[in-house]
Amino acid sequence: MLSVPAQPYEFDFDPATTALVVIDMQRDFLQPGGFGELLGNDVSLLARVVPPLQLVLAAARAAGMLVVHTREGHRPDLADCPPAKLARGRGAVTIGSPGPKGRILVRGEEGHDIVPELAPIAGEVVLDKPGKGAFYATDLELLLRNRAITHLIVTGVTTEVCVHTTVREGNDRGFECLVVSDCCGSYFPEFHAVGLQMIAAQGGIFGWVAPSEELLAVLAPAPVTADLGA
Ligand code: C5J
Repeated sequence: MLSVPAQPYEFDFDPATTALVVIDMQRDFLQPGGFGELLGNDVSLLARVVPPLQLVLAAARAAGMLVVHTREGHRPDLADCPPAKLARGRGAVTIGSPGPKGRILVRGEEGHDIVPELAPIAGEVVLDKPGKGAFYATDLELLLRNRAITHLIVTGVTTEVCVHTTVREGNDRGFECLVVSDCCGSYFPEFHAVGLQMIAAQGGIFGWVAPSEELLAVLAPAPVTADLGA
């Protein structure tokens, strides 16, 4: 059992029964020319999540943890996109519209895929989800129960939308959720800060929050090197 200093108190977990969940680290949200930027957002606010998340991903892989990557998006015919979601924002650019990275949030398009720096490797779960939460209309809960997973370490974007929704869904299903603060990001820094506070408030009403530094210190402690002398 490992123990991470966290808010509101330490998060105890066994890597064998814990999954790292990486939410929607897709080109459409992170890269210039993607959906996020076409909506007028500063995508550099999300790009800063990549370096610490690469370290956490590497540590989770080294610890043999289950890794789940999610992607928000829809079938090419948009049959799984609720009309209300499609119409939201009343913008000229919406889900399914053509853009510099292909059709926005459509499976199989360049923008829908995960950024190369965090590309899934063989054996990892890639979960396509039509909603904000990773449990809604997916087989995520079945996959986790089949692996006897009880704890989730949650990362990705955006903090107050898909990360929050997934943590709330997971918490209601009885999963213990740790959110890694610098491995999540938002186009709105104030939403990111308050979103994290909301998770850990009231004794951890939805879960725990800790920075990657604290997680890595227990998951991938620096190897002990012996000085054997001359
Ligand atoms: C949004 C997400 N913000 N992944 N998606 O629409 O948070």
